[in-house]
Amino acid sequence: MKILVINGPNINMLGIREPGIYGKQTFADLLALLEETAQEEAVTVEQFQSNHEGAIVDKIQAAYGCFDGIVINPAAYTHTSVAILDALKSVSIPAVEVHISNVDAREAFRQISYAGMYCEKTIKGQGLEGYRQAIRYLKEKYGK
Ligand code: CA2
Repeated sequence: MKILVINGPNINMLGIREPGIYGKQTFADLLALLEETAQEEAVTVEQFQSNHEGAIVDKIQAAYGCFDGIVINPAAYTHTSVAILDALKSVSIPAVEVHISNVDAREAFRQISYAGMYCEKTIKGQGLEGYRQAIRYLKEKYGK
C-alpha cells in the first residue's frame, strides 16, 4: 500500500516557535515518525511539504493512479483553499486530514476546513501522533 503524506505551509518550521501550540517536536521528528510508522505498518509512505498552494494541487493530481491513500495537513490552506478541496475530489483517493493542534479550541477562522469536506476522517489535537493514527486508519481500511 502506498500512502502520500502532504504538509502545507510552515509545517517545516515546527519546533522553532509556538511550542505551546504545536509542541517542541521538529519537522525532522515528523519525518522520523513517518518512516517509523511506514515500517511498523508495512506500507510505503512518501512525504511532500510545500509552502505553495499550486504545488500542493499539482502533487495531489500526480497522486492519481499512484497512491492508495492520502494523509493531508494543509496547514493555513485548510481554512482557505477550495483548490485543494477540488484537487482531492478530482483524484478520489481516500484521504485523512490531520491537524497537530486542536483547531476546535482556537480562533474562529480556523473552524472551517475545506479539505475536511472531502476527507473521510479528521484527527486533531494529537500532536505528531495524529499522523501515525491517520496512516494506521488508512492501512486498516484500505490496506492490501
Ligand atoms: O494544527 C495544525 O496542524 C495546523 O494545520 C497548523 C497550521 C495552522 O495554520 C492551522 O490552523 C492548524 C500552522 C502550521 C505551522 O505553523 C507554525 C507557526 C509557528 C511556528 C512553527 C510553525
